[in-house]
Amino acid sequence: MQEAQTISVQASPSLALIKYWGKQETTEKNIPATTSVAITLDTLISTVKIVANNVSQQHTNADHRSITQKGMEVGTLPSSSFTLDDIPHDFSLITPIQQALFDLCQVTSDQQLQSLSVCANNNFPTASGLASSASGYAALAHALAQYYKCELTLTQLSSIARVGSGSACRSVYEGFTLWEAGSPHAILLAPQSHWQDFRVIVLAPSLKKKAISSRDAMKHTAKTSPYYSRWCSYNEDLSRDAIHAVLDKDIEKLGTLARLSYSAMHASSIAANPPILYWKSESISLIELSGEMRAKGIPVWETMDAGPQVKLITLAPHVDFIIEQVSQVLPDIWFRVCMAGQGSIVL
Ligand code: 2P0
Repeated sequence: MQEAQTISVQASPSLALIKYWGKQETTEKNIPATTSVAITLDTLISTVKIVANNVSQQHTNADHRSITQKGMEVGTLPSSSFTLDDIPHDFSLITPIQQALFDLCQVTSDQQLQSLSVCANNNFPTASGLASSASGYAALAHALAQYYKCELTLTQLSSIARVGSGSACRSVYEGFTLWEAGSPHAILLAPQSHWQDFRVIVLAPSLKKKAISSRDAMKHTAKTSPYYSRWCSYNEDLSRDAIHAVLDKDIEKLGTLARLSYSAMHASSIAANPPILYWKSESISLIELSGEMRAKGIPVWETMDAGPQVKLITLAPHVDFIIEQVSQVLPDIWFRVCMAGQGSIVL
């Protein structure tokens, strides 16, 4: 009997310094209304393993997933399994990526019909505001492309990953990335080696799953916040300056822009009706601590995403002092120190 084919890919979260928060209204999935500038982190890792079972499974009507080519139904995908951190999930989370690959490259019908087992695992808390969807979908898109033998450029891979989750289009790249408003893919802004002493301290006061997903929250903000359109135009201005700050390795400028971007993003969500507030009391303590350290001359700026977690941006020589200060306020907090990491890679 032929051995089952196995493919494993890893990817890391993309932390936005300038945020993606809102989508353009188009028929394509996850086209951003705002430009984001981000860093792909090291240390935090999602791994996706695909096992092709070498059997073409019969499908029932209940698990029927049609495949289209040029808008015409040409077949159906067989039933497959998907686990995330060992918990079974609906395979329909995967099929849009498969379909996007079938749209782009020739995949044999034998491969299309094969039943897959997809296992995704994170070495950090899932769905708690640490960008596990970015790393997870980047790894998944890359693993499926590898399995279907689609030879993609990084730009094409970025575009495929974006179908699963917007921010995943940045996670396929190493180092610093740029994803322009309206673009179907991100681009590399600067490689991992560009800024060797840049550090991000990820602090997680709560490891619980967030109550409202980023996807729902940004949609709700766009629909009901009076500040949404201003947020979009303001963030564009920040992103233009942030590109130069990354290229010039100007921590003062980049830290300031990152702080302005996250606070405006959260302000637009807090003004939605009903409001969306991801912050916990510990988040506010960390924001205050960050400001106090800055007032003492330490180059540190905080940023936050769709969750209570706070990420501190700084330079390597200041990491120990900052962690010492944080531990005095929140002694038991979960934290990781990260620098610029690799893009998605086949293991
Ligand atoms: C970002 N976030 O730029 C922003 C900042 C959260 C706050 O991208 O709907 O999971 O899958 O495109 O990518 C999180 O949103 O949303 C996110 P979808 P995604 O990192």
